[in-house]
Amino acid sequence: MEMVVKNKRVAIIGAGPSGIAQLRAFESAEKQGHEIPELVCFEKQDTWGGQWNYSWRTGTDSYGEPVHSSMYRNLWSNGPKEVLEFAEYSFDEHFGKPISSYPPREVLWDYIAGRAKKSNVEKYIKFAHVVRWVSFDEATKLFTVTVENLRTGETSSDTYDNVIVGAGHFSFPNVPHFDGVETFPGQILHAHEFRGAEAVADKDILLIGASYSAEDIGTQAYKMGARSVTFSYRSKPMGYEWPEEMTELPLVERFDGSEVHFVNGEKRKVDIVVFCTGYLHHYPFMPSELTLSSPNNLYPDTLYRGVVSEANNQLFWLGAQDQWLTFNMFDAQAWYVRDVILGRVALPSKEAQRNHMDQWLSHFEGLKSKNDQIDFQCDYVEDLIDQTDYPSFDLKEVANILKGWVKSKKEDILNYRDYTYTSVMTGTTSVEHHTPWMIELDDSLKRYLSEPQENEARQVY
Ligand code: FAD
Ligand code: NA7
Repeated sequence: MEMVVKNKRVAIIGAGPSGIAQLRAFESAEKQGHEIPELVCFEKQDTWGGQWNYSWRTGTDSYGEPVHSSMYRNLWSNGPKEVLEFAEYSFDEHFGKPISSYPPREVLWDYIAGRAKKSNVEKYIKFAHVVRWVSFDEATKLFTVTVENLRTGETSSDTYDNVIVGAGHFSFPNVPHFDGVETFPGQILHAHEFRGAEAVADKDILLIGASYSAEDIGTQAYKMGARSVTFSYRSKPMGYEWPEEMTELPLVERFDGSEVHFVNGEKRKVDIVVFCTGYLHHYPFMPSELTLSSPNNLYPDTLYRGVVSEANNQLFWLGAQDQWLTFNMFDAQAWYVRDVILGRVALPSKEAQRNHMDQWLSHFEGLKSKNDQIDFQCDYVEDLIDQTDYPSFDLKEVANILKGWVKSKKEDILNYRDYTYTSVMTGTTSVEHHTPWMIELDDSLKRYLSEPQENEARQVY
């Protein structure tokens, strides 16, 4: 039995892929004739797209707010687009022709925006509105959300039955300290502030970290002509077959001016250091009793089914997991959250929620390989989709594509983006991009969708 929801009010924080998924989920129910609550989505940036909304700025934005996006020029998808495709809005529908499996950032931003424009969700979004604080009143069972309109400086507060956090968790850098780092005379930055590798040409660069950011920024640096790329790992090396200019060393022990000492006794002089040491789950608008506190992993504790806050079942998180899957996982989560709010899905007792989380956590803790992690996240998404009317799709095949991606990086870390995959949504096989990724220096949508004359790409570059 559905609840009476028309007098309910729901606040959504962020209009990135997660926030848009939530708006789209409600809109889809409305189109089927269901009553939906009043929705307001607060987005602190001037437009939607979250991380995919590139900013040349670093530090603070034009409003004095922390810059959200950590993306850089020349960023191309680091996984095949076939694993993130929306089940209800395909790449074929958006682009009208097959494209390659690893599009650049602007192309994926365009795809996200295309789905948002096709629906009618923009009317719910208040751009340039930053959420400053959320509190909950036990007596009224309502949240108060305090928001600042960044264009006018005006602050206002309103009450809501539900709050859905889609604020992302790759914006607040984790920056460890190393002895002597303050004596380093060159540039030191975190991956969050990295905007492009052109300046690294003919320089020696050190990347601390051994995950996606280190791998991709290191590869960008090589592509743009860095003299050498050194990676420093804490737990284990990435282990790819790097060209001779690229080396993996264990953890930095200390800095001595521009000389970096590693724990195995090696030392190297470098010009630039990029901390690729990950991000913090940091929600400055949340009081401690409501916030989410977790390392970046596949099953953050205290979220029932990965979305419902254990602390308060009227509060939800989207996209809080580390991500093998992205856009379609956020959709699956948003459809589930919608159905909880609409009363179409009943939440079990707190105790049953805890038991359910403990089962998933123990499964998660037993994962041994990347392939295990892939299966875990695909199972998680399948489980969510089974409970809503989000169009189901072949998640076993998506898992196979992801495993193929992992394998392709082992085979050829510098050129894996030239591989192609087949969509489980449409059956369309991607085309090879007109220019191999390693020599394509123009990441614009225009260039990407153009059809250069034969050999043009190689003549240009
Ligand atoms: P976000 O995209 O982070 O969006 C959150 C939104 O919330 C932002 O618009 C932000 O402005 C807003 N917001 C935050 N705080 C507030 C506040 N207080 N008030 C109002 N608004 C607020 N995924 C892939 O699938 N493929 C890739 O190749 C890929 N590459 C990536 C590369 C980098 C460098 C990073 C950092 C991430 C990458 N990702 C990639 C993962 C990416 O995070 C997801 O694709 C996706 O953007 C997450 O969507 P989201 O809506 O959950 O969060
Ligand atoms: P990740 O995937 O969270 O990885 C963080 C990396 O930083 C990981 O290799 C960590 O090592 C390393 N790390 C963390 N703390 C330290 C310290 N103190 N010293 C050395 N190394 C450390 O973040 P990414 O930025 O790579 O990726 C995040 C998202 O951005 C991702 O979704 C991409 O698509 C883009 P560990 O292996 O834990 O020892």
